[in-house]
Amino acid sequence: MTSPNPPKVAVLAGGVGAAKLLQGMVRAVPAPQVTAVVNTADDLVLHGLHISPDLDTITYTLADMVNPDTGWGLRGETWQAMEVLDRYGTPTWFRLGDRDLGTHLHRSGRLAAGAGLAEVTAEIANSWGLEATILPMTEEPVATMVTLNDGSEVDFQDYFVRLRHSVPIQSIRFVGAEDARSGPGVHDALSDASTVVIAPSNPIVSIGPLLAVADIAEALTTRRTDVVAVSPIVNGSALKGPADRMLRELGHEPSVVGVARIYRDVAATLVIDQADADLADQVVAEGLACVVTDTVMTNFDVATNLCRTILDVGDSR
Ligand code: FO1
Repeated sequence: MTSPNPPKVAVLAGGVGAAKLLQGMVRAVPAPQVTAVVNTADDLVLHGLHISPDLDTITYTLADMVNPDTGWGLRGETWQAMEVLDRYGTPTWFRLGDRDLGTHLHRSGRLAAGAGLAEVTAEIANSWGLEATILPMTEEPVATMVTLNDGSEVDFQDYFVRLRHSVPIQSIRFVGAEDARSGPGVHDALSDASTVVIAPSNPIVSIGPLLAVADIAEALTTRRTDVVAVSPIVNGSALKGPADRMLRELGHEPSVVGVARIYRDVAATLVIDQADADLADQVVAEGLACVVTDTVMTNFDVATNLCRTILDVGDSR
């Protein structure tokens, strides 16, 4: 039986890790109660098209249409447009499948015609049948820039995809974040939710940009008790991507304790995996409550149980 007033949940989200958590969240509470506030600082313009990788990864995953081999792009993809670009000598290191291109064409056309990114994101989500709300963190341009150890600065996808995040880095900055305001609906989603969740996304380059937008950080700080973060680091490693290496290179501890230090001003609770149970006291010493459970989302059941555990933190307050 569904309760008469199911809780509203807002999830601060990056790409793949957040998408998996959201698959659990829409099973733990009715999907219309769930809002994802999604990083846009790794958006790019390529071949004249506006590409929003994290918004698309979340939309496709919730629609059960994500490419299972990559975790991004669409299921059943073909690559003929890339073959044509190869013929013209246009760089194709950032792979856009033929079906996925339809999304970027639609988004770019609508933006050029004057629509806002939030409006277009809703159109795309609705057309894939999503009941959850997907919101870009901002409609203003924010770009993650990465300074490599040789002193050169590259944009995020250059570092992440072209260089395969295999080069050491010195620093990260979010150009435009200082002046950016949260996008339409974000402020209300963060204030109306009974629980705000920080997904197990990369704390530096996925959640970092969201927290660099002043009114998002402020919304979390003012209701810190209701904010529950999930550690993307398990047993000292990131489950996917370079989060552990990035944390180390940028002077953070690549552990749940390092994650606790990053989130302690905005979250009151950190959820960590059983594998890190022996570090729970150190998380508590950083000023956060610590919940230990299974966080490695190998299937929907684990993801759903993780989300129920997160929501129980709210109920027990
Ligand atoms: N990741 C890759 O490693 N290689 C790619 O060629 C690539 C293309 C791509 C196209 C569309 C899209 O939505 C995502 C894509 N990604 C690709 C993933 C993306 O670079 C990252 O997952 C995010 O930006 C980090 O969250």
